[in-house]
This record gives sequence, C-alpha cells and structure tokens, in this order.
Amino acid sequence: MLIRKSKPHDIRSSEITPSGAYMDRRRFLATGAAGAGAVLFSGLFMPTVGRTAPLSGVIKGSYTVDEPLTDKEAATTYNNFYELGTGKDDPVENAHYLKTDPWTVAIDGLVKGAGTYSFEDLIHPHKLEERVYRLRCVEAWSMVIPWVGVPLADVIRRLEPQGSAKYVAFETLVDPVRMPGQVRNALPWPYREGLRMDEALHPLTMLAVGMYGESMLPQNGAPIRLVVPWKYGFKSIKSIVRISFTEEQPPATWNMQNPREYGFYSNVNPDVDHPRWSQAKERRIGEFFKRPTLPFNGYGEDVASLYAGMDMTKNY
Ligand SMILES: Nc1nc2c(c(=O)[nH]1)N[C@H]1C(S)=C(S)[C@@H](COP(=O)(O)O)O[C@H]1N2
Ligand SMILES: [Mo]
Repeated sequence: MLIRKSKPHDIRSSEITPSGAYMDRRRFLATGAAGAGAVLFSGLFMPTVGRTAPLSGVIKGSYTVDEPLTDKEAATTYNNFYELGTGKDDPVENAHYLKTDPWTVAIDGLVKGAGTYSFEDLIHPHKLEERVYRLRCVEAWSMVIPWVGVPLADVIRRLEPQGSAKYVAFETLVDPVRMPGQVRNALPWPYREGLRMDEALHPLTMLAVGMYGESMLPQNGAPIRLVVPWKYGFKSIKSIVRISFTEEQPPATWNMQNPREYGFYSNVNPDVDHPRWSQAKERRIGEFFKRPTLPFNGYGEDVASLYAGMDMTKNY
C-alpha cells in the first residue's frame, strides 16, 4: 500500500483563508492530535477510484449498536446518490468519475472560522472513531454500517459559530464532469440538507470519512458525508463541499422537491406513513423478513428529548 509520509501538515495549508486565523495550528500540533491525524489520514490522500485505503488509529466509539453488519458488498453497490445516477447500481458504476483529491469544504455564514479548508485540515485535528449505526432509507430498507468519522459537534465547536446561528446547512459538490448524474435535472443541484443546531451538535451526529475500516468510496459519499442515524437516509448528505451556519431554516433538497412527502425533520417514524407507502416496517438489506421500524430508528432514548413538545405528525 502506498502511504505518503512527507510533511503532512503542510498539505494545502495555503487553502486556509486568513479568516481561518483563529485556527491555531501550532496548538493542534502541541496537543499531538494533528500528529496522530497525519498518520491516520495518510491513506486518505490516495485517489478513491474503485479502491479504498485502510484507516489506522481509529478508536472504537460510543453509541455502537450490537447488530450484524450489512454485507460490505451490498453497502457499496446498492446506493442512493442521484449525482451519480438515479438507479441503485448507477453510483458504483459511475464512481470512477468522482475524483476526490483534492477536496475543499467552504465554511461560511454565522461562524468565526469561516474560510475554505482542505478536507484534511477540516478533519485532521479530530480523533477518528468507528461507530456501528443503523441507517433507515425512506424507501423502507435499512442497513447496519460501521462508519468511521468524527462527531460533527467537535468540528462545529472548533469552528465557533455565533450565538445567532440556529441551523447548519450542507451542500454537495456541483460538477457534471465528476458527477455525471448532474447532466440531468433529476433534482435541483446542489443537493442540500440542513439540521437544527441542537441536532447538529448531538453526539450521535457524525461526519463520516470512511466505513468498514477504510476510506469512503465515491458511491457512499467520499470523501466526507453526514450520518444522522435517527433520520431517514436522505438527510445524510454525501460529498459535502459547503457547511453554512444560518439563522433561518435552510433549504433541504427532498423537502423542497416534495414538501408533502418529505419534511425538514424526517425523523424515522413508524407512525407517520409516507403518502405512498407505510413506514411501519423495513427490510434490512440481506434479510428476507421485514422487521418493525422503531421510532427515531431505535435512537429514541438519545434524541427524543430534542423534540419534546413538538407534534411529530406536523413536524414530520
Ligand atoms: N448528495 C447526495 N447525498 C445523498 C443522496 C443523494 O442522492 N445525493 N441520497 C441520500 C439517500 S436517499 C440515502 S438513503 C443515503 C444512502 O447512503 P448509502 O448509499 O451510503 O447507503 O444517502 C443520502 N445522501
Ligand atoms: Mo434514502
């Protein structure tokens, strides 16, 4: 395996804009976190075309569910990623178009740490964790995936949002060359999603950079995607290039596309049917019999309090 060891801290540091000066890189170095990050991230500098790089130094995270994992082959070949095509097997077929090195993420809006960060600089200072999460697609199938990533809250706290920031908005890349599905207007591009600040800061919410111990494949949202396990899968936006801090509720793609069918919250809820099908049950990929869908996808103990006093049939 090819591991680049040379001067990892210098990589694309030029891409940090002056407004990112709050980010004291020497402080990160002093804590040793960046040093560890350099080793564990060396693999992510590899192009992710049809292959992955093992991630090292990953700690076992909290919140892991103890359920059989979805077959890796299935999780990387049966995907929803409209930028790479609307069929479930389009994303893996078109994966080679999605070059992810270099990759930058713009941070803007109501936040001290506004600027453009290389993917590596955004993630480097944080410890990578592996967490096994259920993910429930709105189409009534589900998976159990060992994600590798960092709590979104860690990244948000480091970026220092202003008190007036009430929501966090996310955008996927727009580039019809690297995302050939964007030649057609299956959806309005960019794909967008958003979370209320307390949802974004919830310790379950993850920025994932890999799965099954390896860096993320394009079809799963390389190099960086959201994973919000108590919400329907479409909230877990892939291949993020912008994170914005806003006062108003940001636009979210499926909610804009069809507000009657897809709410902004989209918390997994067996009691609120999709207008065209029941949400009471789901099929775990690889299993024959359906199983009951759990409120908040089984994470109710952790997240139900975020919605205390809200009518979940109205705020679906
Ligand atoms: N940018 C973007 N992100 C996206 C999608 C998409 O079409 N574009 N599909 C969503 C949907 S509907 C689901 S169910 C999950 C699927 O993630 P997976 O393919 O890794 O299982 O990604 C979500 N993230
Ligand atoms: Mo989905």
